[in-house]
Amino acid sequence: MLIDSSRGTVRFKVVYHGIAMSGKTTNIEQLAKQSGLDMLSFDTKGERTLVFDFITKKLRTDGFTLTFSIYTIPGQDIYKDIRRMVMRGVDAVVFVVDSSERRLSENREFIRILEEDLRLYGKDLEGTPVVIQYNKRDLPDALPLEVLQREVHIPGKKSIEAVAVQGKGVSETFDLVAQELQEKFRKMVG
Ligand SMILES: Nc1nc2c(ncn2[C@@H]2O[C@H](COP(=O)(O)OP(=O)(O)OP(=O)(O)O)[C@@H](O)[C@H]2O)c(=O)[nH]1
Ligand SMILES: [Mg+2]
Repeated sequence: MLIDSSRGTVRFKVVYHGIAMSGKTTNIEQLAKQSGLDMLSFDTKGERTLVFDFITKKLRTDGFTLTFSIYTIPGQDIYKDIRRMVMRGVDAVVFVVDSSERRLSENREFIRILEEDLRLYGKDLEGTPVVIQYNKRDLPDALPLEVLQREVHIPGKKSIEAVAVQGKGVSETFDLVAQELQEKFRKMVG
């Protein structure tokens, strides 16, 4: 979080994390489309993110201009160095879960990876705003919501459903994480 009180600006970094092909890039593509923003994608191969995707979104409140820099990590393990680089300076995370039954154990293991990535920068899950997005609710083998809420769960964190490819739940997810960051910011400035 970069606060410049003289200019009245705050910059937050939001990272979309989660297993490969869970829909992180799709989320920010849809967010960009819905808000009329341009997305920058650095080095993609087919649809797989090799480096990262990036957009910025601005909001004005309480006399402050809030800028959200929004990134996605590459979910594939071979790009873990890049993933860690993208996590530098993260203020909040959207953890994108693939609802498919086949990917349950990967989703669960990735919570540990998220924890490790935060720990690299002296952070932890408890102190970081995280929203869990159960994506791909349209899949025929999507697990029931109650099962996911129990099995892919981070204590104290909000969760929300989405069908990112149809744009459903995308802005709602971002709004939740933006709200949490604003609350954190208000507490900091008193
Ligand atoms: N059925 C379905 N497919 C989806 C949904 N969201 C994304 N997809 C598809 O899942 C595939 C992977 O989506 P991406 O957004 O590229 O996934 P990613 O998480 O960025 O993947 P990496 O960059 O490899 O980590 C694409 O074919 C998307 O169209 C969804 O809600 N439902
Ligand atoms: Mg991607």
